[in-house]
Amino acid sequence: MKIDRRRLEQSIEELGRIGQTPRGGLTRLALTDEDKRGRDWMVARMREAGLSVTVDQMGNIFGQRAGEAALPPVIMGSHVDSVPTGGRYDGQLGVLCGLEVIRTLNDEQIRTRHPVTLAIFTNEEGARFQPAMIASGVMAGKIALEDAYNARDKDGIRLVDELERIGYLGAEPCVARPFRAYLELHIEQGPLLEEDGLAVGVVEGIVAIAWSRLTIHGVQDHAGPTPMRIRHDALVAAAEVVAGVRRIASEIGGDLVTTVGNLVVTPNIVNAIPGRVTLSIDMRDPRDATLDRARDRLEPIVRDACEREGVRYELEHYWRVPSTPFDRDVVNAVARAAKAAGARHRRIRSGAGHDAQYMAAIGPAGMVFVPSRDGRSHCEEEFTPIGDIDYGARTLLLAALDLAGRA
Ligand code: HGY
Ligand code: MN
Ligand code: MN
Repeated sequence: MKIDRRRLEQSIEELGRIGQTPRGGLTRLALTDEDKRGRDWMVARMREAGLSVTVDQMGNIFGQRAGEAALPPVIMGSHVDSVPTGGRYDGQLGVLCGLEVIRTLNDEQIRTRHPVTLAIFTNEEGARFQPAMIASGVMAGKIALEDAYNARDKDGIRLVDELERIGYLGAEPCVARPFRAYLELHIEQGPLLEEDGLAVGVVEGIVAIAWSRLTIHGVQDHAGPTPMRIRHDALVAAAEVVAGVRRIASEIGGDLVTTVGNLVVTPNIVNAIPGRVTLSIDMRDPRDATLDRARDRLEPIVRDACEREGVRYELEHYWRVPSTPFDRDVVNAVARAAKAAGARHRRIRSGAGHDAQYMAAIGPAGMVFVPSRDGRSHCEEEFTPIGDIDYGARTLLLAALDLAGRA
């Protein structure tokens, strides 16, 4: 069975134009006007495909294709929000290949036993509101709705007010409901599939992720008349912490990755000694125990750096998702589908978080990866060849059919 490659390519092109950057990337932050336009575009396509569309309290969008009503659905999902100057494939491919599966089932007039649902989750990236995957986290019961509603962006705007503003504050409770399986097609965002010349990754699970926030309070002062001997420079301490975070990864080694991605200096001008610095720390490892060890090394590094500079700090560990193995039956269904689609494939683990990570906490979940050119992602260079996307979409189609069953 084939998907309509031209139609899928067209949809990638059309959705990719909403929030497109001059260099052909994508900036579509959660709950912005661009996100609203992207959502509206998807809802229109869902309705054209005959899906019955509902929106829940977290703005998650669900389009259901009927099956034998009493059975729990097979859900295909992902996200349409992006990081700033990101790519047009992260998240987008999951919802567009899911849409193409629905369209193909319609073309072939296939009826399934289990209903098939297309899902779009709010704020997966955690780029505007934190943490990431906040809406699937609420659905999984891991994040309180009130906490999610009160999450604020860098301008102090609340998530719930933005949901209301763009018209996606739905009435449906954002709670766990039974599902036959959750399937998410996504770009690998790493180099492994491309290095091996493979078209599809059968994802066996996702690494553990920990996010921390550090605030360092120094003494803001004039860069000229203040002698070095009396300075308390928040940025000097922060610089030592940044180097220390990298050292944790090099000393522990293995698959541990550590990143300081966000750093804000106040007052951030040439001629003032920084009085305050906030920085983010992202740590990930396939094993929770290793991630715990890595995180335990952080506070001593921060304390030493701040003592040396005579500055104060607050260190907050505010988000943690455990290492998540996917459901064996779903993984095997994806592997069978990749084989039936004629896709060269391998089993693989995800170093990136996905809504599938929280969905796996409330039901059987699995993922289909397609390659990223040069392993690049969260950048405008993000790209996946349409030939690989075709293999991925057919794998998603056959896995969804396998799990939903034919009526
Ligand atoms: O952080 C992640 O891994 C994902 O891109 N939200
Ligand atoms: Mn993603
Ligand atoms: Mn992402």
